[in-house]
Amino acid sequence: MKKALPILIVVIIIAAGAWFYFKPSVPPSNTNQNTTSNRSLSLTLAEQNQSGQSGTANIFEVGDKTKIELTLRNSPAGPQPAHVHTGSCAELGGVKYPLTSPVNGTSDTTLDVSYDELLAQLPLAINVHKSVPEASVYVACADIKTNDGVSSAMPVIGGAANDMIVNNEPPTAPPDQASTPSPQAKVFNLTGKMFAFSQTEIRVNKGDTVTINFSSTEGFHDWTVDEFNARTKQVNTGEPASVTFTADKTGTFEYYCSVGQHRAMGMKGNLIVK
Ligand SMILES: [Cu+2]
Repeated sequence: MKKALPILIVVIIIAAGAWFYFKPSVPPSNTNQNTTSNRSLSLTLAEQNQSGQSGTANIFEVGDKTKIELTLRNSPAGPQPAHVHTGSCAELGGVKYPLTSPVNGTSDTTLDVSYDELLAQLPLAINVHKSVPEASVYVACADIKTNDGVSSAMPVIGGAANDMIVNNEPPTAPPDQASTPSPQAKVFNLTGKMFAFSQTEIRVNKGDTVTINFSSTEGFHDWTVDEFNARTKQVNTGEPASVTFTADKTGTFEYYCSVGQHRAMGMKGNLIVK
């Protein structure tokens, strides 16, 4: 026993020394992990064309790839085609990256592109289509924005949007609760065929800036509303056209196709401004 005690003390001293020696290395390794931790963005998928569908698009850096998770409320079983497009929700360009089609409102896609490479291509937007047979009808869209102010422009449609954008913009005032909503930019994506528009009613508020993205799925058409002196050019099947105007008066105004007798044959709808 006389020898055991000093040995025990030496063991304790060595153990304590070892603990102090290694302890300082722990915090720096944590710091390193933080500085290299994966980045992410959370975007609001704003409802389009009165679809009732809105939700979030989360973008994650995963090594040298990028993962995009879509979550939509009020979704059909699907599948609903979804893509990353060039441009913004207000002015969509072509498909840049196809995404996994949401089923029951959710989908995960891992893109073979790095987070930095993706963001270097802004402006980009994520959009979701109604269904495979009705892919021309858009139900939700999000502009991809980063927190350093790079954005694909145009305000997000829908009042609650700002609350859901994480880490993107300086805090903004809560949505206006007054009965008169402040003017917004509203975007509607319509198609035309023989002899109907994909949507027969468009509702906006007075003062809104309204953009109609129109394309023909069959035949030669345009989208016209006389009272706002707004009309797209006349386009053939597959061709897009767009018009933006300010809805500066209230009422119900008929929009129609000005080609031939299309209006008389039922190619019309109502623009309701409240
Ligand atoms: Cu027409």
